[in-house]
Amino acid sequence: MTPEEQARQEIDRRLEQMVAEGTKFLTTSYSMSSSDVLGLFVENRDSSAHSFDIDALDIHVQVPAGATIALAVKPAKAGPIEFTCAIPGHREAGMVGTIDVR
Ligand SMILES: [Cu+2]
Repeated sequence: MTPEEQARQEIDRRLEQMVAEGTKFLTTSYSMSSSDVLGLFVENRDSSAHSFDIDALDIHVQVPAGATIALAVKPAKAGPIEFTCAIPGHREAGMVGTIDVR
């Protein structure tokens, strides 16, 4: 990668906030380009633990009650990616969503 390409990748980097509250992800739809790196801050406003999981990218992060965690999503190819909370029953409660990768 040339320095110019590197700089461009930095510029393309995007940051988003995701909030878990009431056993739901408040935003369940994100979009990004396959050449982007999406920085995601996942804030858990509940008094119980959640997790943030993208099986397709092997991302599995625990999000303790009241905590905010940061992670990077690097899809590498286009297509929808599903994210969810892996704690039993939470997906059914609304902790599931999609990142649309263009
Ligand atoms: Cu959960």
